[in-house]
Amino acid sequence: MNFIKTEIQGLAFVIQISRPDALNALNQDVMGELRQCLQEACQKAEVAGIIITGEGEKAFVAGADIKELAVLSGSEAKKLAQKGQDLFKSLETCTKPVIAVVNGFALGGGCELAMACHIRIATENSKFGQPEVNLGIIPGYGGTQRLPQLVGRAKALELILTADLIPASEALKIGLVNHVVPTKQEALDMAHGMLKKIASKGPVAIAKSIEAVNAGYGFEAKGYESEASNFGICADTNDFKEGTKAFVEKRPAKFSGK
Ligand code: CO8
Repeated sequence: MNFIKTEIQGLAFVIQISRPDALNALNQDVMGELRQCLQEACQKAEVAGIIITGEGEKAFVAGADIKELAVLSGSEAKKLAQKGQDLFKSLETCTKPVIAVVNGFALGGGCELAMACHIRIATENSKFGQPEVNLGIIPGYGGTQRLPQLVGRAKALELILTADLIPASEALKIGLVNHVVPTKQEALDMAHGMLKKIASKGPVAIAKSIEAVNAGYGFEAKGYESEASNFGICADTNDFKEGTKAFVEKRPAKFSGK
């Protein structure tokens, strides 16, 4: 693995996304490695749960890799969105608890990754947001579905349409995260403590609790399909080319609506 470090610590399988030069952005290699280590974690009998975090203090994950997205055609973008949705669905349906320890920026695909986990513990310096419209695209890894599930439709639309970033304190207030603690170490300690408590319960009851809660948010609904299709449509626009070019050139984008 080049971009992910894994370690079994006590009862937990800890996954650390390690691409600090790009603020742990999710390129296709990272997504592939994440898929591989999730399978490994789920199969290990001695593992009671999974903790996902990002390397360093600045970012959990600053989103999908914008430089990689910039060259995709609409149909390639749609396929990639579907592939990412499937990966995050496998996280959400994992029969062992998955806890995100969010340490810094959790933006775009990073916020979507955190939302696919069962529980989120954030450090005080964390910032959350779905800033895709700044690039001329929409969330593509399930954010249009999971954000309203967590914070309600109105707040989700406000966040998605304005691309505003919110601090951990606000994320806690609206229900986007479960807990906020001062440091990453404290967040990790809390995650390990929770997994220890969960591991003392009946494993079948834990797995079935996750399954029953998920059943109320059916994947059969058209939302995910619409998200991937509309992501593809946006990726075919000039606005997307301008949005990603502007990011690379570190300037605001000038959108034309085409
Ligand atoms: N992708 C690629 N590179 C990134 C990303 C990213 N998402 N975020 C940061 N980086 C890189 C920067 O380009 C920079 O690299 P370099 O040093 O080579 O210029 C390095 O990381 C450090 O970043 P900054 O210099 O920008 O650091 P700042 O502290 O000034 O700013 C921010 C931090 C505010 C987090 C800023 O980096 C930023 O705005 N990043 C982009 C956030 C964003 O827009 N995320 C959403 C991306 S789109 C997405 O996630 C879609 C998900 C669905 C995909 C569907 C499949 C196709």
